[in-house]
Amino acid sequence: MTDRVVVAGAVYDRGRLLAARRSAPPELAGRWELPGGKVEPGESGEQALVRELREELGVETEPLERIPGEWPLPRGYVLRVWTARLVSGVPAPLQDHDELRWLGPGESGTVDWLEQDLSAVAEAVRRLPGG
Ligand code: DCM
Repeated sequence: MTDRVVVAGAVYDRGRLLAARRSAPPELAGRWELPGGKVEPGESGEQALVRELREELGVETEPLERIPGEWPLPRGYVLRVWTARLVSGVPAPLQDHDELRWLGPGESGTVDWLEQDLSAVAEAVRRLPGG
C-alpha cells in the first residue's frame, strides 16, 4: 500500500516565507497554506514536493530540511513539511490557489492558516534565514 502522504513546502526567499491561499475545495477555499500536494507512488517526499511546487506555482525549489512531525489530514492522509529554497522563477497561482503572499518574520500571523499547517508554519518562521 502506498502511504497517504501530503507534502508541503515552507518556501523561503530573501528572508520571507511564501503563503498560498486555496481556491478549492469549497471547505478550504480562502484559507492559507504551505503549498504542496499528494505524494505519488514511487516518489520520495522531496521529489513530490519539487514536482508539486513546479506544477502549482511554476517555480524550481530545493528542499532543505524536514520539519519534524506529521499532522493528520482527512481520509487517512498525513501532512509532512520541508523547508525549501526558491531556486528560480516567480511564484504564480497556477493551480489550487488564488493569491500568494511573501511574509516577513513578523507577518506570519496576518493570514488565516489551515489549522493543520500552524505548527509547521511556526517552526518554519523560527528557521527563517536572515535577510
Ligand atoms: N493540505 C493541507 N495543508 C497543506 C497542503 C495540503 O492541509 N499545506 C491538505 C488539503 C487537502 C489535501 O491536503 O485536503 C491535498 O491537498 P491538495 O488538494 O493541494 O493536493
